[in-house]
Amino acid sequence: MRTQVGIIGAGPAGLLLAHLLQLRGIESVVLETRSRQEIEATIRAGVLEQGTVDLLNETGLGERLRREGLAHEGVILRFGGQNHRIPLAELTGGRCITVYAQHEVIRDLVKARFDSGEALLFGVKDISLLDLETQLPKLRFHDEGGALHEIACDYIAGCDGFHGVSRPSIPSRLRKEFVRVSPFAWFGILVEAPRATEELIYAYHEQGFALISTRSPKIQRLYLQCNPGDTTSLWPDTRIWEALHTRLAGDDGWRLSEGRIFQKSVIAMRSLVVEPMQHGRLFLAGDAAHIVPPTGAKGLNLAVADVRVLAQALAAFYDAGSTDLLERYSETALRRVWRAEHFSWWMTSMLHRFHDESPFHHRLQRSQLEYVTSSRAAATMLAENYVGLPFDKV
Ligand code: RFL
Ligand code: PHB
Repeated sequence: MRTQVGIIGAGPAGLLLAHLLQLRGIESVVLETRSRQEIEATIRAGVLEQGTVDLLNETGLGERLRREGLAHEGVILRFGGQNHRIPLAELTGGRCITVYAQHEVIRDLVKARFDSGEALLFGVKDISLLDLETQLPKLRFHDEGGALHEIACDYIAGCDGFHGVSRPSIPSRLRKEFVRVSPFAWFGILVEAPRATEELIYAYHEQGFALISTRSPKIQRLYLQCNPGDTTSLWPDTRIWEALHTRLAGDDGWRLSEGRIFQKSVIAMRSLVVEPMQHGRLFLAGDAAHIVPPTGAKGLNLAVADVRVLAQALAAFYDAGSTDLLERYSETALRRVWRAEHFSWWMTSMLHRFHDESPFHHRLQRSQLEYVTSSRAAATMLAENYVGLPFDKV
């Protein structure tokens, strides 16, 4: 078998890359270990940056997003028992965030792929990457039925997430990994309840962080800071509601309404960047190359930004034979990656309680929260990072 670009992984990075290439007349094959049902049902991100929404709209993927996505013009930081609103749109010239679940983006992308008639293989096993330093790298794998295949490619895109095989395929002596593991995790729940707030609430409290997000008028997405070793059995519903009410308590009369919890999970909080994001003819994109803690809502958006750059670079190669953009891919993508790493780390540090810190540190956090919600300059810094810097800025 032969293709132009072999893509490993059908997450947002792999599927969107395939779509952007197809629009430019570049052929690709997407290989995914899981089933279509699994990838379309996995609950993950919810917040899309303005640039992500624009790109999905411009490339014909925005029909359901425009109908079902919820545009938010502000975000709330809650501390000291009160809400403090950051007017995102007002501070950024009209840019906002849109709440639209990652698995809905995946459903739209899978549909577009099947409509295009191009290859997307589910249930593949034992993928290995071969001859990456040659002009004709290869992907070897077993298909769903167990038959062995080999695809020769011009280029390979490693879009297989944090646990994939692409990143470790770069020899360890040629890759540098920057890692930071947080001493806490998030406990995430999905709840059947009416929306508790018009805009997302990020809450700082001495017992830990809490976040109120949404999925639809009837389904809400809530998170609370927990210990990294916690399991769902340690968090019966009563404990969850008690913790949320405590962390969100205030003197403004607002109270979170409860509902039926139908999904619980523990989410690790870590940061990772691999440099470079390229080796020979292998290019990494999305979580395969970098992880951010979810506090800044950046992971999916970074995956989108990476493949936008990669698709442009591949188009320059196929249109004009130029490898300039491909050679600069890692450097270009890493500028935005490190901006998002910093923002995610900064939001995480400002909003969570660390076990080993002193009252001095807590006063610093409060001071930072007060500054960011009272100074237009500081609020603008948060706002422009949160809605996402324009692609041509970083
Ligand atoms: P994905 O989504 O992990 O997709 C990788 C795909 O590759 C497959 N795969 C393989 N396929 C073939 N061969 C192999 N050897 C393979 N190994 C793995 C996997 O099955 C999978 O289908 O990576 P991608 O495409 O880079 O996308 C990244 C995003 O999924 C991720 O960054 C976000 O979900 C992060 N994230 C958020 N990002 C945002 O931008 N906004 C948010 O609001 C947001 N909230 C979140 C989040 C992540 C969370 N969790 C669960 C980590 C909230 C949470 C709770
Ligand atoms: C979500 O809705 O899942 C969500 C929202 C904001 C975040 C992270 C996750 O920072």
